[in-house]
Order: sequence, then C-alpha cells, then structure tokens
Amino acid sequence: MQNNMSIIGVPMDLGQNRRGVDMGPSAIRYAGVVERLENLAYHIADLGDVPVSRPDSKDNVQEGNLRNLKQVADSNQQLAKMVTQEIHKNRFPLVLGGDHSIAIGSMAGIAKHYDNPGVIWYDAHGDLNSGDTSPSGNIHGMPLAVSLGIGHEKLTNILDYTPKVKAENIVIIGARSLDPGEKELIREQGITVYSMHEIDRLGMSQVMAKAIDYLKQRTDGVHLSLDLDGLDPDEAPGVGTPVIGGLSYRESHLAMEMLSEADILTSAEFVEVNPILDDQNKTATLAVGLIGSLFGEKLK
Ligand code: 6HN
Ligand code: MN
Ligand code: MN
Ligand code: MN
Repeated sequence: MQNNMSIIGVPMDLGQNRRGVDMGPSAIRYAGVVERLENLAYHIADLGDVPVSRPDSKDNVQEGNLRNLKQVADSNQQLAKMVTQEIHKNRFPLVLGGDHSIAIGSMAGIAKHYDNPGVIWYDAHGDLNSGDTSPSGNIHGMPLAVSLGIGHEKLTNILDYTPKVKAENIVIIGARSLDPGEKELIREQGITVYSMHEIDRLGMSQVMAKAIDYLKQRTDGVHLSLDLDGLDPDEAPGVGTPVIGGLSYRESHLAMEMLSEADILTSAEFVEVNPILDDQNKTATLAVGLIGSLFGEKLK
C-alpha cells in the first residue's frame, strides 16, 4: 500500500430519497479518520469535498426513471477527475460518501489507470439496477451496473470511456436484497456473489480468502466499495436502506484485516453513512474503525 493517501469527501444525497447522507463525510471526519490514519504513519491530504449542486424544481424532473440525473452525473464527473489526478500523483484515493451513486465517479477515475481493474462490492444490495429495472429510480441502486456499461450514457460515459470493469472482475460480499432485474444480470454475466447464505455456510475467513485469491490472480488493481448497510443494522443504524440479517462487527473487521494483509487494494470508498438516522455517530465511528483495520491497525 502507498504511504500517501488522499481523502475526498462527496456530500451526495441525490442518488436516493432520504436526506442527511450528504453529511456522511463530515461525520466520518468528526469520528477521527485523519488522526486514525496518521497514527498508522500514513501521509494524509484531506482534499475536502466535491461540489454537489442542489436540483432546482424545474431540473428535478426525472429523466427515464433516474432521479436527479444531471446533478449526480456532474458531481461524479468531478470526482472521477480528482480520483484520476490523485492516482496519477501516486496517492491512494480514499473516498467518503455520500450515497453509493458516487461509486460511479470513483470507478471511472480508478479504471483509467488499470488494464484489468477489479472491485469488491461490500453491500446488502447489488447496486446492479438500471432505469429499466429500478424499483425506485434511485441512482444509488445503479453504480455497479453503470460501471459495467449498463445505464444512461451520462453515467456510463464519464471520462469518455465504457465499461469501467468486467463482470468477471467483480466480487459482491454481503448481498441479501437483490431485485429481480439484478438477479437476472448476475446470472447472465456470471458475477461472483457471496451472499449472506454463502458467508453463513463458509464463514467470512474462507469467503475473503477466496475473493482475495481470485482477484489477485486476474486483476492489476482492486477497489473496495464498502456500503455501511452491508453490516447488520444493529451495528450500522445510520444508513438509508437497512436490511436485517447483515454482516457482524467482527466479520467486517476480519474482512478488512485480511485485505490489509493481502495488500491488494489500490483504492477504497466508504459510503451511505447518514448521521441523521444514526445513533450518536455510531455508524461513522464504525466506518473509521473499519478503515483502521483496512490500513493495518492490527499489524502496526
Ligand atoms: N444502496 N435495490 C434498491 C434500489 O432502489 O435499487 C435499493 C438500492 C440501495 C442502494 O444501498 O447503495
Ligand atoms: Mn446497500
Ligand atoms: Mn450500495
Ligand atoms: Mn450475522
């Protein structure tokens, strides 16, 4: 892992319906992310937040079942450029959300630098919808499909190329709420999914060992996209779309510790922290703890 890291906040709440997730980056900073990483001897540059414009009522008409398309696309464009610049400077990008629609920009910025990038999608959901399959019209349920090149071209074409990732380089971990269209896409494209069922049967240790081994062999860069709703709502109450039966505190720390040991990550993001729905900043504090484990707290 590089020792130089850039933190980029994205106060985005327009990819879904519940206000407050735009305060996620502040909540994670308040929970001490910079100090935590500095204690692990990383050189941190906190680059502040990517601008997110407010939709005016005239703009806010849904375009093809995609709520706030223009604003979401614009911020992702800016995020993608920033991520690209940081990787170019040889700095590890750590992106803080904001709703999960921001993974569109992260993936766009990251994938430019690798021939064969991979992604670990740690989430209760697949985020594999498009305007055609989405039950909600919320773009935070679409970023992984967009990265595969499926969806509105304002989203798929960010930085003027598509797709950002191949289906075989995706590993989803923690899934337990998939829409019919998402299940079909997973089958069609052969995407690797370790749902809660597989995690219960095999244990997190074996699941992570398999995921790491698989991505290590075939990719030249790995992004971690961690949606806090992957964890159980008891651990992470401050999320907009909680789903019961999720990953535990220790399962999640173990996953981060194994990723740290394997040293395969080249970028990461932590998303969906909503301090308005949270209990005393518990979810942001959890995110910072996971970041600590991901960056070697156990070993240093
Ligand atoms: N997230 N599958 C649902 C939808 O509206 O498409 C929920 C998506 C949740 C997305 O948590 O990042
Ligand atoms: Mn989710
Ligand atoms: Mn998600
Ligand atoms: Mn459990």
